[in-house]
Amino acid sequence: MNQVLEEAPAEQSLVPNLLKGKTGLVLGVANKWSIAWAIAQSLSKAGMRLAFTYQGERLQKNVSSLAETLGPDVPLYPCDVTDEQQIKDLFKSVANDFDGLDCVIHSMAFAKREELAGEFLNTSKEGYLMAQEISAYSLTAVCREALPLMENRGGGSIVTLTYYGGEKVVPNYNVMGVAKAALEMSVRYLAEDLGPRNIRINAISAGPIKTLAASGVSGFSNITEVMKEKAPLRRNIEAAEVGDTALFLVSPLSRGITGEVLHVDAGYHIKGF
Ligand code: 1JT
Repeated sequence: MNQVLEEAPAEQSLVPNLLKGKTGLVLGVANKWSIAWAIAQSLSKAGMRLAFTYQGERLQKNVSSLAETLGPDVPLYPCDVTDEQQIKDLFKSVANDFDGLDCVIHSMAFAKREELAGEFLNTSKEGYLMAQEISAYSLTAVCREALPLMENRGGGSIVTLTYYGGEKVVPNYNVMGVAKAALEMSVRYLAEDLGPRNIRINAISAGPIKTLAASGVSGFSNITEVMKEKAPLRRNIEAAEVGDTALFLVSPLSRGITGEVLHVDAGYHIKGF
């Protein structure tokens, strides 16, 4: 018996060719638990060619060993989104490696740990501005630079990540909630500007997922317990479910959808009790 036939079949996508010939750039992979990485896997399985950014030398190794698992020629670029020049240089490099870009995944946020506990009232100006800069403004800056590459392809799709704490008060989410509110409204204004160029932009509002960023947050486990009790599906969500929703949003299956915030939260946000 052929050895190969006895091996477990490689994990198959339900839609192996949906994104064949398409290209995408993923910002926000830090490690294998990152939501951005789950999205990358869904897109890659559907046939998309991907490139990644990494934030700082510390993460280069991490991101490169993950990217390697997708194939031999996966470009990696450094990008600190607080530096406009780095964003410009990023898209110059992408233009060199890919002829045009069909999709950008923006899966980045930052707040100081001390701002994600206690009262929002105590938010520092510096912490507030830093959360806004990295978690909200960066989306607009990235869209502006991605624009020519997407116009090259006659259109595109951009997806960003948000959380319920940007629409309702969730204890401890604090300054990130305010940044996510700005991010969600940015999606709507950007959708209006990008629509005539056939570029769509949407946000996924993901239920709480135990990423490394989330693991150190005080009261995070409590939030996931509440999800199990209250969400209509009576469970938490998995990163792969966010990945497959991003796949839908960058594919032509969602061609009529832009400016939307799509909840992947086991239904939690519909509850009023
Ligand atoms: C950041 C962190 C952005 C954690 C995040 C986030 N968006 C969602 N989460 C998970 C989370 C965090 C809190 C929470 C509920 C969910 C950490 C690093 C910075 C960016 O509070 C109820 C605080």
